[in-house]
Amino acid sequence: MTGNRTFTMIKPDAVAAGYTGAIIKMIEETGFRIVAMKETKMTPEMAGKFYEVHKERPFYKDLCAYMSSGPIVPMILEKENAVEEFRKLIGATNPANAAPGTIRKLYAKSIEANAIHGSDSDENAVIESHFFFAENEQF
Ligand code: FUP
Repeated sequence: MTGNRTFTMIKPDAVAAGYTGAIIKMIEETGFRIVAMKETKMTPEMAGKFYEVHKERPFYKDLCAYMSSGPIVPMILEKENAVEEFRKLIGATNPANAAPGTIRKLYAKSIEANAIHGSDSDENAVIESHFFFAENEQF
């Protein structure tokens, strides 16, 4: 059985470009309920922890600098089969390869500044949600 929640964050490039409202509209129109949302900013240390799985990759340092460069909008979202459905809505990591109509195709600048994050598993959705929202909050 698949879970009904996922975690996302609108990344600094998209927030700075003023795409937050348009992206939230797409998320809601696709049938996701916003369970939790805020605007915040990561320190380079927080970004390093969030992307720790990539720490041996050549892009890790630049990614952490970029992800802490400006405000982000993290959210917990709810929909049946949320993780998979949301990955479809955001499109491929590299916007050049993202399908037409996806958030990354419409709003991402590059593979690094790719507008939005989406959890890749139910397990990571829970871990990533707790990174930004208190575990004991009732949503
Ligand atoms: P995704 O699950 O689509 O967010 O992609 P990954 O987990 O593979 O990568 C996480 C983030 O690392 C991407 F959103 C952007 C960044 N990245 C790069 O900057 N360069 C790369 O070559 C690959 C990923």
